[in-house]
Amino acid sequence: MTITITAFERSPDGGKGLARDTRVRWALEEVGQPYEVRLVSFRALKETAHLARNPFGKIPTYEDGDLVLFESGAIVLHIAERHAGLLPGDVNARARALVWMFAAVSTVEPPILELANAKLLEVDKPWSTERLPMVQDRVRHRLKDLSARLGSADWLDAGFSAGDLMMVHVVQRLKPSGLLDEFPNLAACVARGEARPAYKRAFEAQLAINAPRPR
Ligand code: GTB
Repeated sequence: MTITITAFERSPDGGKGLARDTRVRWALEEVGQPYEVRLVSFRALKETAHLARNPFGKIPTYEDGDLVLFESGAIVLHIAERHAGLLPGDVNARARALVWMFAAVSTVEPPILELANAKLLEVDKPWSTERLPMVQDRVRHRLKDLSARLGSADWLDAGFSAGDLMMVHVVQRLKPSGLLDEFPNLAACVARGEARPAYKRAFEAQLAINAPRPR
């Protein structure tokens, strides 16, 4: 059975790989699983066929036979559980990798999304310039703790795992903000993730769809 994921027909990031299908593509590339992509327009996201895949009308989704999944973290976890390469065999090391997956989506990603929203959706509000530094500081605070834990290690817990994959993709979104550069060890960790052949294949695959085309 062929795995099918969904992705934006045209990502608003113009091919920077920041939409969440990239983390799923990356996981599939890491474990060597071929996949197909169903491209979805913003309008189609809210139509019945897609809502059956994801009740919140978002990408990415994952289909394999009868199994239909949404939530990028759950999808990456499923891939990591089904195929070798993204979770350690040792039970405790595996549990720690899951900790980092959850930390990525539930502790580190929320303030980063808040910052993205502040910059995209709130710039025209009269309170925007006053609020933005507070939102930036909340992100900085998370990065400071993450940076302290990473220290001089290459990855968050021993070898590269699904936890690193999720964290790198979450934190990567900060690159244009300059905040990541305040934490050189985190920036280096993101660069290590981006240097992985599996990431490069995933990135190129989404770029092939999303790169700006001449009109
Ligand atoms: N918690 C869910 C998950 O992890 O799967 C969140 C899924 C989600 O927010 N998906 C977004 C979506 O489908 C795309 S990734 N949005 C359409 C909608 O809500 O109508 C978020 C995203 C979008 C754009 C950029 N960008 O342009 O840089 C980056 C990330």
